[in-house]
Amino acid sequence: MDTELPQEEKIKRIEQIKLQLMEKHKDETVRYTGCSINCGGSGCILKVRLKDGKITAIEPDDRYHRNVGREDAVATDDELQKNKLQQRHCPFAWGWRRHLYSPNRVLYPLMRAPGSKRGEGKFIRISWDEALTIIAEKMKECKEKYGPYSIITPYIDNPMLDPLFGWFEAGVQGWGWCSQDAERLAEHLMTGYPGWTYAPSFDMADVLFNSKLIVLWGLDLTTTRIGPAHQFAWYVKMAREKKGTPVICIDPRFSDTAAVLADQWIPIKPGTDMAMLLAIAYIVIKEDLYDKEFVERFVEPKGFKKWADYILGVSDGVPKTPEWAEKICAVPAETIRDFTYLYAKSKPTFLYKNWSVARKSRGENSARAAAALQAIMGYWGKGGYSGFGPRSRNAPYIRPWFPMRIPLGLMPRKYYPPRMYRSNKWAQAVLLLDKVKSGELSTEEYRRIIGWRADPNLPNPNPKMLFGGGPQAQTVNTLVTGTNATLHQIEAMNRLEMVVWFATHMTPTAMYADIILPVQDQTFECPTFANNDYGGFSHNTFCPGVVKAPGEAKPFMWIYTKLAEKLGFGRRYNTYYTTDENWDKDWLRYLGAYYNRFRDTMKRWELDLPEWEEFLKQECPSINLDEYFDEPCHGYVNELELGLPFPTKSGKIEICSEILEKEEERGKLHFDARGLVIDVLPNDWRDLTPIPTYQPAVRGMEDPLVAKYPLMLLSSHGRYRSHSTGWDNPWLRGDVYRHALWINVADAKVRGIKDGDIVRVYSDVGEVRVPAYVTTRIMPGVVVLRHGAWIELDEKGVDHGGCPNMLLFDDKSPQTPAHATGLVQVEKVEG
Ligand SMILES: Nc1nc2c(c(=O)[nH]1)N[C@H]1C(S)=C(S)[C@@H](COP(=O)(O)OP(=O)(O)OC[C@H]3O[C@@H](n4cnc5c(=O)[nH]c(N)nc54)[C@H](O)[C@@H]3O)O[C@H]1N2
Ligand SMILES: Nc1nc2c(c(=O)[nH]1)N[C@H]1C(S)=C(S)[C@@H](COP(=O)(O)OP(=O)(O)OC[C@H]3O[C@@H](n4cnc5c(=O)[nH]c(N)nc54)[C@H](O)[C@@H]3O)O[C@H]1N2
Ligand SMILES: [Mo]
Repeated sequence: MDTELPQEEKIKRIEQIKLQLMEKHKDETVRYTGCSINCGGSGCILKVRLKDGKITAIEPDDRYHRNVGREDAVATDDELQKNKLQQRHCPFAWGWRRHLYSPNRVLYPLMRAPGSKRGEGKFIRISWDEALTIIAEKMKECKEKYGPYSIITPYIDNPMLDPLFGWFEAGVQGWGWCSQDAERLAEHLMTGYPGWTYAPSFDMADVLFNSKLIVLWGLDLTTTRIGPAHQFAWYVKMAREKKGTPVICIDPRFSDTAAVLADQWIPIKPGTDMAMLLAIAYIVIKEDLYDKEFVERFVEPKGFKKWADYILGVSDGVPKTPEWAEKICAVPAETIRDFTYLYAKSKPTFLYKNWSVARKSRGENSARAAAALQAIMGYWGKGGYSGFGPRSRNAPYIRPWFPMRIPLGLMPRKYYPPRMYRSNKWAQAVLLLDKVKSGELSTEEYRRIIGWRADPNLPNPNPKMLFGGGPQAQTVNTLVTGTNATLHQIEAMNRLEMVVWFATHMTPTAMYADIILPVQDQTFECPTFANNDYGGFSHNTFCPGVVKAPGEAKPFMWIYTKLAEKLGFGRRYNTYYTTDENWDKDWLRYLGAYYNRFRDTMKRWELDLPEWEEFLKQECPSINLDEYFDEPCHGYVNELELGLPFPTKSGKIEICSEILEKEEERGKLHFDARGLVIDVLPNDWRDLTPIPTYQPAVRGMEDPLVAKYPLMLLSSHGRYRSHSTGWDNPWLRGDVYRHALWINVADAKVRGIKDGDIVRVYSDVGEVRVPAYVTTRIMPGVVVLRHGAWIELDEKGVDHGGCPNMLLFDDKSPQTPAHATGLVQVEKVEG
């Protein structure tokens, strides 16, 4: 507004704007729903304004402190502890409307136009019956002609397909996500709890307020949400402001979090955090600063000794001193020392090493080491942080997209789809078969590269059909988000006879499909639950389906059920299904059963949740789990507080893995002490060491490949979207977000690159062209291209969208973490 205007004029203008807005929003109704997008922190409550069946606006949650501007000024300690706070959305939520009503929505079942090539984007509309018949017939043909291992899934494995393939008795899936598999492995090996269980759950508010030092290690909380509504970041801010807790950020980038939340920023070479972790452990062991009593009671002694011997240099002659670490990670020895003394005296320290640190070659080591370090300091449990999770509360989430958890379809026992490859290696599983057939590659090496995690006696797969549906009832966008060269994935698709994809929007991946099935949006169009898995602050929020879906888009579960019907086992697959006319009622009955199961669990703690029917009548049907408990929740209560053994072989925290120590275990499928399969450990763990050690990252800063590709590429998550979702929303681009390659001024200067210049970023598997963002906010030698940019390929296969996954490839590292980093070279594009 023009500041020169006289006061009365200004007031008049404001009145006018107010009236216009009131007119615009007249006669609207308000409904609440939960955001279902997978930002990990999903589940934020959205207040939705509706008029004539359309969404007119999305407003923030206002269940608590209505009309209060700054909640921290009024919230009581109890309210803070119980997270009775509004959930403030992210930019993606503000732009939701434009995403939902995007011209890019898929409205009808589509088939690739006869005579057109994959990826050309020429489709014809077909009916649902035709689409499902084509898919079912092809599945039957594949099974008959090529055997049960001929239908495969891309990145990521799909829980809806386990029972479907099960009843069909054919189909293969990959294993593993890309989020935090290294941490899931660490948790399973060290504690006996499969990653993604609730044992390490804790109350985020409680630990943040009671820790004496907060270390955000590879965590850009104000951008990359962990937990809903940036609440994690907000609590860090409050711990700092209200309790004076110091905050340290360890990140190769001067992130927004480092800028606004941290007292100290420690830049570190990516992929070398392990060296610093070991140097910290060296000081605390050497100088007796660790918690002997905790170690005595809870840590398996032989494993601890092996690790300590390695750290002190007893076993390999190399003490892991700060001076040793400095040469690797570029953090001055003096800084490591100062950090360690502060860390050791701040009891407990919340040292939160996030997943990006390990989402790279050899991430298994830093994931295990951070947890082991926190253990020997006695920082697990109350305050502090174990290094795993977190999820909040030992209560189940209401996850309607995991239908096998209750008998929506009773799980078939005869056939369970084997996990023959790590999910993001699906293209390698297809492409390398040629080399196996020609004898160039042994079956053992093939299985090592693709991360085989199945019965070793099974034959190799024989892939002919790719079924892309995705977990969480979301479709995945594998060409953009699968951490493996995009061009390899396209080549693999082209070897296959049929590619099927579920899609809400026409993503680059859907573009390569032969059949596309239009899916309803879960946040707004079909009843479901939204909740978050990452970062605590848990909610279970009912999404009632506030608007009608466009075109012929269907609920995801309807599609699987109807396909099962075509394959001859519809009602076995979905035991709630009666008739098409009753679909909505049956589905609600199922959601109700799910809710009741959750309610029963809560009853175990004598907590009385409303009945299903009552719950549905609420203005905003949502359960804030923290609100129901007076006592904060701490991790590993059974073991650390009640004295029960950890479910490991020794009953203690195991720093050394017995499986990884035994050569005879290599090549087998691995089980934990309770007989559960270790989900994220491939049969062959390659050269992963039994204790966490420093091993240079493949395609990291110490790889000889730096001679050719000298810059390490990171692909951090973006503020304005959730992965690739939202990329095509014009509200979230242009003026608000410039997709560009972060490059240090020194690296730019030697290449003659100025801010805004278009650069070629390339590796041996692909090339991307994007503008450069020349900045001192990134360390020299490191570049960042944020993940999720949609590919825009030219005729030479060069991407002009700026997708980092074009450049990623690793066939040498142990396979547990996704490899979301790599080495590249950057050049200015002339002219
Ligand atoms: N806005 C938004 N939020 C999201 C998501 C999203 O797409 N958008 N995705 C959600 C999901 S599913 C997940 S799994 C999480 C992922 O959460 P993270 O794994 O934390 O996400 P990143 O953005 O990859 O990385 C965070 C920070 O780690 C730094 N980093 C990268 N490599 C290293 C390293 O080797 N060492 C150190 N010390 N730091 C390093 C990066 O510079 C970055 O600042 O985020 C969730 N939240
Ligand atoms: N280079 C690099 N790659 C990465 C990462 C990285 O850090 N760097 N991070 C990895 C991580 S942690 C993750 S979790 C993955 C995420 O990978 P993806 O799961 O592939 O990512 P999204 O973009 O969230 O894709 C979800 C798809 O679901 C669709 N969708 C949205 N809403 C709905 C709905 O209501 N119903 C249905 N059926 N579909 C819907 C969207 O249009 C989108 O195509 O990416 C991984 N890939
Ligand atoms: Mo993730």
